[in-house]
Amino acid sequence: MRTLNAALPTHAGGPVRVEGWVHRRRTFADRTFLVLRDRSGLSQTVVTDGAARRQIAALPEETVVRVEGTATANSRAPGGVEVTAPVITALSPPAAPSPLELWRPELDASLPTLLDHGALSWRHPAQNAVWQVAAASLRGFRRTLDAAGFTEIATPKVTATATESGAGVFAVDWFGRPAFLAQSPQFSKQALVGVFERVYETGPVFRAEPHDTVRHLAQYTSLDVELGFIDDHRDVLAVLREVLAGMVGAVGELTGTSPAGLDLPVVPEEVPVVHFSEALRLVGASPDEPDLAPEHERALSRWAVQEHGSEFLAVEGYPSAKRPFYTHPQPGDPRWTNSFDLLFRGLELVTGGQRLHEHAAYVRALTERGMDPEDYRGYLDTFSHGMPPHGGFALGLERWVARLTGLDNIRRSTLFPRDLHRLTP
Ligand code: AMO
Repeated sequence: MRTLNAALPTHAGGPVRVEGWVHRRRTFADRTFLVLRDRSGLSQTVVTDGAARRQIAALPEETVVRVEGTATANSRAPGGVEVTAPVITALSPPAAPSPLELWRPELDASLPTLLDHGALSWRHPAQNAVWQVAAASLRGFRRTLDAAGFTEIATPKVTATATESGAGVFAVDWFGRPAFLAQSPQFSKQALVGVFERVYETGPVFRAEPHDTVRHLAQYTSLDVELGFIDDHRDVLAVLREVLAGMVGAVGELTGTSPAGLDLPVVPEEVPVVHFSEALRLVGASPDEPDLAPEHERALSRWAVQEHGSEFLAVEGYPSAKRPFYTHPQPGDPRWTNSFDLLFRGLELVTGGQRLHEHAAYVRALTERGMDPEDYRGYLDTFSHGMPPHGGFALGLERWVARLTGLDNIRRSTLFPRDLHRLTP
């Protein structure tokens, strides 16, 4: 039976079989060390037999091997145990030498090289650790929401209409009919509030935005939440706070290699909130500015740390003109909305808010924007049959992981990024 590298100490003194990739070979006058990598980490096999040493010399890095030997205590070996007296079997020799030196503690390659060899670069322990942060975040997201009475949903990724805005949408041919790759599960998650009251989904969404920036992808992973029976967007924000705490908690539970830059934030009991109009004033922008620029977001994050000791800041009340038609206006002043963005370490991480919930309000909102309610018949049907006041949010997974691990480009927190230029690997 196979023993994982991390479990070798529990087998000290006995026979073991480890399997994995040749991570590194180190040759000395009288011995060769074979460092083997598996999903649990690294192990060391020490080879002194001449024939076995010649065999290893012919097995380049990334060869998949089986090593059968004895687990022997050695305080200088990783984990205090190494494999001795090995019989080595090559299970899958590589057809080409590795273009990346995965054995180096840090991957020393340009971003395009890393992305071109994505399938290989994620094998590097430091890269692998970045994705473990993403996986743990997903775990924390689900765990928090499962415990709070939410139902996980799975919604279509091809839609008949754009959900967020008409631009930024990929058109596809759907059996001869025009269709779009889903920009978000927005319409479906709202409809399913009418069924389950509280729902969440994690999945890919697609944006044909021609933004060649360090924070935009053409496909990203959206962590979506929607819930009914709210008073307003502040109730949504309270759920978001719990979700963030759950995600940070789950990342904190990770054992094994941590990404070098991992820096877990403290999630405050209450996330500080400023109104959009106040946010503009704080950053010295014109009161007519319709949106926050990236430098405004960075300045506001700095302000939140100074003023509130919080790395999270919610900006509420975004102008109606900048929010999608489904957004609930701010009661008493429809210039503004009951919506928010959550900024984290200088970046917009989450968008959320309260939605319209009455059919007539949707027809009015669409008509006012010059959109034809008839085009949204399938969506609007939901609101003809009793929908509670509701709202929700979406968090971009890749942005979250990049911010947690100090990566400057979200392509580095994405397994196989899709952007303006990249469709492979
Ligand atoms: P929005 O369009 O603001 O809102 O997206 C929500 C969050 O998704 C992330 N994000 C992106 N990440 C990588 N590349 C992109 N091109 C990209 N675009 C957005 C950001 C952003 O905050 N339906 C609403 C959410 C809601 O109200 O429930 C929506 O999709 O982190």
